[in-house]
Amino acid sequence: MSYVEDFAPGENVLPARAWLDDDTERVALGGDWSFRLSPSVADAPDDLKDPDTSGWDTLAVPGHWQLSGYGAPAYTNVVYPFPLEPPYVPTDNPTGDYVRTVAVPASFAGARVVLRFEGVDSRFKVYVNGSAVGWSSGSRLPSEFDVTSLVTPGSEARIAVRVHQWSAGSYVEDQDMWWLSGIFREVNLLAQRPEAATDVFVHSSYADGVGTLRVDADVAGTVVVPELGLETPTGVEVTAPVEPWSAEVPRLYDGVLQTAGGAVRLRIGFRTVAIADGVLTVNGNRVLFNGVNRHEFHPDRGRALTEQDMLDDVLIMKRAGINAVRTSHYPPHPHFLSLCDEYGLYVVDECDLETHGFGYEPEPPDLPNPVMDPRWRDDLVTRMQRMIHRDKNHPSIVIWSLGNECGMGENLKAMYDAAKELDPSRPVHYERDLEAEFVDIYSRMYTDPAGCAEIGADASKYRNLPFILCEYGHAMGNGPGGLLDYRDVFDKYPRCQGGFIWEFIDHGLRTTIDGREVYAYGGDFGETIHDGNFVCDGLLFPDRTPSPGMHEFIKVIEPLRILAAGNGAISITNRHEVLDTGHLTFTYKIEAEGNQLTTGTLDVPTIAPSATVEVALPAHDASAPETWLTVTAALTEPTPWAEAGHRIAWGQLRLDEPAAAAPAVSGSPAEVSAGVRGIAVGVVSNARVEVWRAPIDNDAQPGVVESWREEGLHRVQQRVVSQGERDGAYEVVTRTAPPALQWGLRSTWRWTATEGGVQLDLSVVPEGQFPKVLPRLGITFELPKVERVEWFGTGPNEAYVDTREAAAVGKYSATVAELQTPYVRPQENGHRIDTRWATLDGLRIDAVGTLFGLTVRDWTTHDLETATHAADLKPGDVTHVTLDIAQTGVGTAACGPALPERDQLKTAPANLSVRFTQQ
Ligand code: IPT
Repeated sequence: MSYVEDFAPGENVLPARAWLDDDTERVALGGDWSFRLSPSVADAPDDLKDPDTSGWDTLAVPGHWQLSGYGAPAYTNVVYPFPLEPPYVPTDNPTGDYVRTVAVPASFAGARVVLRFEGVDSRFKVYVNGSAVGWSSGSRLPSEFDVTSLVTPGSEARIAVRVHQWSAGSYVEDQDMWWLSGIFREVNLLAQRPEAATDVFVHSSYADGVGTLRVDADVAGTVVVPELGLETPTGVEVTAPVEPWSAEVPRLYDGVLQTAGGAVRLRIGFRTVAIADGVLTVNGNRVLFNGVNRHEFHPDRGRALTEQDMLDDVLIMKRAGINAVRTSHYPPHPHFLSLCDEYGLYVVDECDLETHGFGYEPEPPDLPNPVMDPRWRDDLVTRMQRMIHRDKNHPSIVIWSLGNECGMGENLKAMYDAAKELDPSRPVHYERDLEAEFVDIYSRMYTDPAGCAEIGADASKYRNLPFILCEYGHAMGNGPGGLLDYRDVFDKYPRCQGGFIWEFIDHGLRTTIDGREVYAYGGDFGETIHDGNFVCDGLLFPDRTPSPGMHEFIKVIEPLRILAAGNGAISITNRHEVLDTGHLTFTYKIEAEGNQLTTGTLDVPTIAPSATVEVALPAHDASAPETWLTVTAALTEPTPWAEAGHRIAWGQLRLDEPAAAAPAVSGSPAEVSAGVRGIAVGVVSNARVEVWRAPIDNDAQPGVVESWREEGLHRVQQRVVSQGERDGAYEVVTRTAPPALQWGLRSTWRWTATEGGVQLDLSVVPEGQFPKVLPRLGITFELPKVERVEWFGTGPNEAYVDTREAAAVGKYSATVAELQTPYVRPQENGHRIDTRWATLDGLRIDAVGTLFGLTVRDWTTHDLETATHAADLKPGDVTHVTLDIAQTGVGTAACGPALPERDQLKTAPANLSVRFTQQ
């Protein structure tokens, strides 16, 4: 059998070892390599021992060949894009040959010369100077080959690497992401001196102010930590008073291991991960994981990230208050882990393993999931060992994870045992161990808040292990909604220790379709089998700008709770793990209808972690309507990840007593009909009752949109039943109903004159067998093209009934273009719930009594619904305004629990009163 379809992890690969920052002399092999892509293994000439590369192209390493014009990216989530008959892969197996020469320095003489690959997708074979060296797999794991006997220091060596898109390894790398191939991480040629350490394991724990350190190394030496005055031989345990490492205070001590062969630089973080009484602690403190699942992704580079990309991710996370990352679903580039050590993020380091497309049960008669099949055991166990060896020295890693979505099988238990043998200091996670047979942490994905609470409340379940949601809050498209419900559970049950949002970033690949730049998703590259835009489900858009879901998450997880105390005071709770509030400055502003009355600094005593203080309200005058106090806690000094003034938390309290709605001013009946009718028609043309929204991804499942369509909600028609002067108003009665069905909404639109305008009092009454839930209920109308919108209500970003935590009451201004959220696949967006008033260029709209949800766009709902990419949307000649009485929430049902009843808009009689004034 060819190595391409071999169950083994590789051949002639050196044992795994720690990733080290050391003095090893090296030649970096990045940059252009000669490159040739063959459509299949059989088509790839058997010439790599002595290739003539004169006719070849060049390709940059690191990179993916599909993103450089060879072949095309393909996206599948669960399913494999090839037939399931392991270990076989299609004969059409794109095979890329990379060739380059390297000048082996004369100084390499006497050293073991090692060729190291940090990541090659998916399987590769190496040739050096005409000899086959070996092969390896495990795309996101390093592989090293001893090439000493094949190279001559002081001369050039020729390296050829044959990389296969598909291999037996593809069966265990079925992660939900683009299939992208090639040498996508660095390659180095190393000179290892026999007297230099090549593998080092730093054991550094913390208890009660004391750090314990022991450094094991394959070559003995001396460990020096100058700041601690420590100097100790390898293998010997020493203690010293230290400050602990945590995500909040990532205290690192620089150390060095000195051997005869040179130095290994160590960044030592003292910290102890423990589990007691169902709670996971770091240095004795309960950890609440406010985490994200992070794939490595860049819209142009795929998984071949630059160090700047990695830093960008870490800074975005730190600024957001995110404190944890699950490296879904493979070990990230090692530099990312160094950044997590330095900036402070707890890491769940996950092995490069997923077999989702097998389903969870073996399919009879003979298709066992690889995790059940002994033929795969060596590969899977080796994957786990390779990850742990590479990453064991990162204090940021607090949990090892076996992989994702493989069902259950003995190989997983073998991986668990291997992990414990190598590193008993860290707990091991695996979500599909649903009965907690061997894992150290109980984990689920997408469980609803009630289900989490059940686990939290019952210590007899799952061996009373700490419980985390390794995935929740599916951030696809508009959403995630309902995050507050999870926070309540995490607050209430110590065992419920938070979770990881699925996921950090949309994997939209930047490309051009029909001359327009778009972010591509599944199907855009002509794949025959794909999962559409399921690959765009992040808190960040592909270009790393935050989506509204990110702002919402930031608010929900913020480390301080600033609330009304109920007795005329402000309550501030510090939810940090170890930080008090000494590093924060509290300021406030008081606004009436968005106009600033006062601002100042709020005198807040230093609040210890978990403590609450109450602070008196600053002196204020609350006589004006809509008087709001906003308190902000911001960094006093810059940190490595944010500037001074960076907002850490905020809260808003309403100071005035909300007044009853002022009655509408009516003119005399005689004046009404002529004047009002004219004004009404003049300002708002084509006014209709609106019940439809361009379905969001979360509407698509399970069956929600289908039932809405069956009810005809997407194609209602309007009939004017009657119109004329009545009881001092111009009254129009309409019936809004779908074709072919009998149910409808009977609406009475009463227009009365007001000073300088008209007031609309609308009442809507459902008739017949109407649908129980509506996407939205409101009115929509057209205006001559609007440029700018100013509004007093919630903002600055879109806010729905279940995504309004990040929205502050205030006065905002935006162009119509800025009001749109550019979801990669267009869908309902831009709603501002609880608007009090808005001006759309010269037209002012005031809520009378109940508030309305405001949406303003330059295209119709139909345009929004039929567009496949944001770039498809082109402004038309008029502006479309929707004033919602209410709208169904957004939830997370694309991959999560159904929208709670509470957030569904139940069909019932409803009213809307708004005043239109031309300014
Ligand atoms: C879950 C996967 O673990 C994750 O990789 C991703 O695919 C996510 O779904 C959907 O975006 S698995 C799902 C069956 C719950």
